[in-house]
Amino acid sequence: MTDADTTNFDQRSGLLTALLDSWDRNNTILVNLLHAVPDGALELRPIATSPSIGELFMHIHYCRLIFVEEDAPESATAMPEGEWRQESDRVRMAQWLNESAATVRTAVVRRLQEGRQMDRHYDHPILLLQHMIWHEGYHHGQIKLTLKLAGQALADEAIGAGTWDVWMDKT
Ligand code: NI
Repeated sequence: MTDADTTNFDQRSGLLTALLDSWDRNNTILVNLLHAVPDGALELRPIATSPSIGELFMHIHYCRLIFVEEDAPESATAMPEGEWRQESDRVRMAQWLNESAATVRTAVVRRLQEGRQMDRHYDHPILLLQHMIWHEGYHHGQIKLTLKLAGQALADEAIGAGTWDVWMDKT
């Protein structure tokens, strides 16, 4: 395909729209999980040497922003102080996650619009989105397992509507 064909294909298929939608859904799921964590459980760790649940959420936020800073600095926003912070204010944490999700989205869209590659990582700007989705799913499972180990497992019927169903249900 030529570049023009690719652009037409995107417009016909909605491929880019679907990819960005998947990123938005991923963030919705993460924020839903954050709000589902029981009171007091943000400090839980699976073992003593592992990060707490709260630290994992802040690590996810940090990773989004550091990769934008390294790969698309024109879209970078201020970095948080420290990668593994223990936070307890879920409303603020959710706001930060929404902001960093928007930062990643903007960085990818701008590079695509400008036809530019990322600076340091990734063979294509879309791979930043895919990497972050993979990374956050990886930590999502750790967070749920940490709750289970502490006897505070989230019931599938309760958490499913805000997580799996966000991926799968047709609107
Ligand atoms: Ni990680």
